[in-house]
Amino acid sequence: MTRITVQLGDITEQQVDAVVNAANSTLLGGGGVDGAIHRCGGPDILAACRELRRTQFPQGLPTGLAVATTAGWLPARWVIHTVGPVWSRREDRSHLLASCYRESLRVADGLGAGTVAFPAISAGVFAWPLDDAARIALGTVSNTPTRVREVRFVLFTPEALEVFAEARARLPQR
Ligand code: AR6
Repeated sequence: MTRITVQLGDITEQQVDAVVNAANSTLLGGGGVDGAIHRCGGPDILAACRELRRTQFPQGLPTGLAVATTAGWLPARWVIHTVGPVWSRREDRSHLLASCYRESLRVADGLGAGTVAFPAISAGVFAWPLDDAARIALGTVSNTPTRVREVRFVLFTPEALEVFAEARARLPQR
């Protein structure tokens, strides 16, 4: 049974096997979590991302998929990069956001990661409403079979923490 926790913090400081990056399809960096991970993790992460672009993903990493690299100088062993959907008022892209969590856990299982930290994917630059982002995040992780022992949601603001803690509390008793 996977333990699911929520806490306030900076994902770059987490002592876990893998941290998940809310990347974009270029895999070449950006703002938010992505910027922080590349800044704190150093150039090896970007070098690994460039190599992935050259080999596996010349067109970029599609939305909803995930791929792992070294975590460079971070305390974690791996960064799992996933690309969340941009929020749309006209189109329901929830399945793509759910896919980010499922695919990241699948990659974590492939690595043998026992502990994984997630940010609130798509809830920043990509503008997904926080309560819906939390509902999808918690709902998907709790319904995905995985060998990961602990999934830790690391929220950057007290507001995000509160919303994720409420969504966590709404999960069936586990
Ligand atoms: N630790 C944990 N959470 C953080 C941190 C941090 N260090 N920094 C920000 N957050 P975002 P997205 C929160 O924008 O919406 C980038 O440019 C933030 O408060 O990082 O998926 C990429 O390159 C928010 O709640 O990711 C893409 O182009 C959450 O992390 C695009 O942004 C996600 O915000 C991806 O946008």
